Order: sequence, then structure tokens, then C-alpha cells
Amino acid sequence: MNSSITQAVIDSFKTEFETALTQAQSLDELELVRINFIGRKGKLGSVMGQLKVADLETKKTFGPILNTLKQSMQQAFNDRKDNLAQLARDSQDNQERFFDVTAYKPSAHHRGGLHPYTHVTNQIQNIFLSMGYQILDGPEVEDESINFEGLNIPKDHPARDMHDTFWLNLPGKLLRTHTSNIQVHTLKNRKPPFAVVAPGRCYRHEATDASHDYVFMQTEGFVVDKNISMAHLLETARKFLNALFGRKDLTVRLRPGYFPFVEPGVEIDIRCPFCTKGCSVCKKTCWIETAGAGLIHPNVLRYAGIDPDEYSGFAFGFGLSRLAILKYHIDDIRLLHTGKMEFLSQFG
Ligand code: FA5
Repeated sequence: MNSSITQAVIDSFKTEFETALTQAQSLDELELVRINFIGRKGKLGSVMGQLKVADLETKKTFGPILNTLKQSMQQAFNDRKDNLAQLARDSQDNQERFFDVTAYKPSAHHRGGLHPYTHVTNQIQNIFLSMGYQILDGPEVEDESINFEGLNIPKDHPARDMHDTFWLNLPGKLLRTHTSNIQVHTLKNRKPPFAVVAPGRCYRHEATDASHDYVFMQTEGFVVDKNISMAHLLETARKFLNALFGRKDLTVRLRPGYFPFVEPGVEIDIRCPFCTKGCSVCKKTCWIETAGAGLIHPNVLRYAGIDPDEYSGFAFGFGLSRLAILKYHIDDIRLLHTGKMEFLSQFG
């Protein structure tokens, strides 16, 4: 007998296999043992290969021994597999049975929070709800006729230059440049009296800087009823801005402003809530511009089928993004759209 196959080699191989089986603690680990020992290219296959080229006497002696070993290895493997599968099922059962819902401990590092836009929008909505307004929404993809013509801005009107527009590849469709489109939808579809506030996104194809973005939020608001005057607008703006900044004494001023859809038109400024002598927020002027506003132009009422001799209304468009950066002392409006965690996580 002249072969590397000996009883001692087979015994050591068997012991090595049994140790590996015991050490396998999961079905994945067990699969590696199978591949390594009894798989097609495993160690048992290589011992069997040696037997094929061994002399006749070795084949006679070890052939039956190796066949029995092969069967017993397969059996031991199957038993261990059943055993590990059962352990996995038991552990799953235990986890389900003993799952303690009260044991959840939220991680301080991954707690979600509300975006500053959501905070400010909620506050604005609550303030206007308390004044009896309805909250409305409107399309961001809009018809040119609603975004412009319905607001007394016909084609070739110079005011269109102030609204650098994102035009879509659909005839007459654009991304709304202001939330004033909601005025047109509402005036056309509802009968006065009504008081509406409508926060939402707007888009302008313009260069960005710390106080201008190409996507930003405004909140439109308007009231249509009989005998509505500038006094209603001024008092509403005063109440709203004081409530938003948690103050009672903010000074609000109106300056003449031109918007084709209001007459008279004004800009609403507030005295800077952060300083008395000028600071970086108010750019040393002590005043901050917050909105465009005015009495709704008779042409806008007429376009929507409302008789301007019977009804009048005021409208305003606050720059919600600007209010957000003022309220939270954010020094660059573009941060609102970055999605940066170190920025967002400050607003829990
Ligand atoms: C308008 O958009 C008018 N629709 C407002 C209005 C409504 C007037 C109703 C009269 C009646 P204006 O373009 O000025 O007006 O924008 C209003 C506010 O939106 C600005 O005061 C400013 O706070 C904000 N805003 C305008 N452009 C940007 C921009 N690129 N980035 C951030 N905020 C902006």
C-alpha cells in the first residue's frame, strides 16, 4: 500500500469537519462549511480524487470507509442545519413574544424636525385662521393667462420684466412667479365676501444672492367684500406682523409701490425688530421690506366677473422666505433649500 490516504488522515479530516460544524453559528456560516468540506470542489472531493488514482489495495481498504464517511458527513451536516434553523426560529419567536414597545429609546442624533418653512407657514396660517381667513392652495404650474393677464399684466406689459419667468415646454404654461395666481382662481370661482390666505412656492429665473433665490415662498392674502379700504389692509398687516414676531409695538409703514393688479399699490415695511440704530439684517436702514400690497384693481375684479362698483378688496403678497430668514436670523436665504443637516437640525 503506497498512498497518502491513511486512517490517521481520514480521522483528522473527520475531526476537522466536526469542529467546523460545531463552530458554525448561523446558516450562512454552515453553508461555508458545506462548500469547504462536502461541496463539489471541497476537501472530501479531493480525498476521493486521490483514491481514484491510488493502488488497488488502497482502493479496497479505504473505498468503503470513505463512502461511509461521505454519508455520515452529509447526515451530520443535515442535522446541524436543522438544529441551526430551529435556533433561528426560536430566537425570532422570542423577539416577537418579548418585544417591549415601551423599551424604545429615540436616538438623540437622528430625531426628525420641522423645516423652518413648515414652522413659519404653520404660524402664518394660525394667525390668519384666528382672524377668520380661509387657507387655500393653488397650482405651481400655471397658465400664462392666470399668472399675468388675470392680474392686469397683458403681453408686452413692462411689469413682466420684473418676473423673470421659467417657461415650460408646453404652450402658455409656466412656473408661477408669485402666489397672486390664487387671487385669480378664487375671484373667478367664489362669490364674495371672502378672506383668504395662501402660502406657497414661487419660481423666478433670476440670479441668486443672500436674499434672492430662484425658488422661494410667498404668502398671498386677500379680502373681498363691500367697502374694503386701505385702513383694513394696514391694520391687518400690523396685526399679522406683530403676531409673527411675538411683538405688540412693531412699527409698520406703507410706501408707494407699483403692481399692475392693485391700485393704489404699496410696499409694506417694518421697523427692524432687531435693532434701533441699524444692523446687518436691515442693512443699516432700520427698515425691512416685507410685502407688496394694495387695493385690488377694478380690472382684476372685472376679469373674474366681480362688479367693482359693488365690491372692493385688498391683497398682499408677503415674502414668506424673507420672513423666515428674519425670524430665525438666517443669513442666507439659499440655505433654506440646501437640505444640509447641520442647518436643518437647528430647527427641531
Ligand atoms: C409680488 O410678487 C406680488 N405678487 C405681491 C403682491 C401681492 C402685490 C398682492 C400686491 C398685491 P414682489 O415681486 O415684490 O411682488 O414679491 C413680493 C415679495 O416676495 C418681496 O417683497 C420679497 O419679499 C419676495 N421675493 C420676491 N422675489 C424674491 C426672490 N427671488 N427670492 C426671495 N424672495 C423674493
